[in-house]
Amino acid sequence: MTVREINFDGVIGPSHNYAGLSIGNLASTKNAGEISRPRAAALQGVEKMRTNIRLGLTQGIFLPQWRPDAGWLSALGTDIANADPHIRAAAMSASSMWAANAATVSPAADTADGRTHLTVANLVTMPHRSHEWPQTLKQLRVAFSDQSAFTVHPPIPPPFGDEGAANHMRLSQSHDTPGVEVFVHGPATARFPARQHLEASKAIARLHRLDPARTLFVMQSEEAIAAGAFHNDVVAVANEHLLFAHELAFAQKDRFYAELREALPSVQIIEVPASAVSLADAIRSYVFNAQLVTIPEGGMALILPTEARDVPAVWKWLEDLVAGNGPIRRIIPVDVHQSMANGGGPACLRLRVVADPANIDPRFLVNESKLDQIAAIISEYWPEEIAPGDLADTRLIAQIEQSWLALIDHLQLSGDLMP
Ligand code: SUG
Repeated sequence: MTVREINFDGVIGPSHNYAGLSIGNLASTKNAGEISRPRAAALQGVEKMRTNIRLGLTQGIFLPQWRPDAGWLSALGTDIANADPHIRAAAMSASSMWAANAATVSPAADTADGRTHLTVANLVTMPHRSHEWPQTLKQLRVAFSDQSAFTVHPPIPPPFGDEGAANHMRLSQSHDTPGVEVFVHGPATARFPARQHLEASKAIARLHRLDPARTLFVMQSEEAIAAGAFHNDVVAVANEHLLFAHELAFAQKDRFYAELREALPSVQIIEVPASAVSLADAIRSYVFNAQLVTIPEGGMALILPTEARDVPAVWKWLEDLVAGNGPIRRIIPVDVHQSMANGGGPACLRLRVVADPANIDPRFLVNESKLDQIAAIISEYWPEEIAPGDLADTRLIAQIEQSWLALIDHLQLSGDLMP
């Protein structure tokens, strides 16, 4: 049995657009009304996956969702032609690309029954994300159908908001040994909503049968949320024994660090001081929304957005970090600009699952040649551009539906995923 970390990236869907739907997510608000480029977006996502594979990592995918979500519109008493523009945009959203919000995952080494547990995120806070979970759950139940290895849980009931792995970190000596699971929730601030509720996190810890002695609940700082850290993974990331975080990420940070050190004495904490990188620069550059991965050649790599190069304070800090002899040996910028313009960096685009790949449905695992085939379908079918005013256009909708069908069909998933 070879247990390892697998990154499942959300393939960026053909309806990717900039509708400004996520209050508290500064990039989404800033780019509202811009023209999106779904084809370029999806190809950027494929190239990011290729980078992972070339580093020697195991790579998986989640498929885009069927859009527009006619069932959701119908439950609201409308349809795509007649819906109000913000409801139409919500029904068309490609937001399931941000797979870090698909589910919370507790690897088998942490759970009382020795199974890997996944709870699909309810995403109730944002209307456009609140209808993702049924299709996500369907995929999770196909990909992780081996019930001797996995338990897939339905969503936590509302009103307890749960946004999945974006607010969850796991620290351990190595991926396959028991870890400490850290659940981060948000305080509601005067300006922005808290998207992760403590009650949801506590419920997941119970459902996943985690050891209370190795489970921590931590609150995000108000400053972080107010500065635009709508998910904790915008200001902190962990991998194995390393926590890489901004100084202002957490409320009651000293207590958190002390509890973490007690639960995992080998933990190493790299904290970026606000005097070196302001919260605003951290969020502008998305330096923490990086894939922090253990690489086969030894040490760790930080796969971050190219935007991190454009903020001098951030880049200088990173160069000094790599020059010192710490655990992070390589900094690898990737271009995911189309997703970034909606507030989704490299870490948002992936869900980490520590498991034996042999137990996973192979249709959800990719190598370079499969990525070539996926890229060919994207290049043939995905719309080149979408302006928000196009979302009711029947020809565009037909193209989006055909794009989805072409991909699902190619991957032989139509029998499982047809709406
Ligand atoms: O939920 N953006 C997403 C970005 C999610 C990022 N994920 C993590 N940090 N893990 C969100 O705010 C914008 C869609 C729009 O405005 O059209 C959006 O949903």
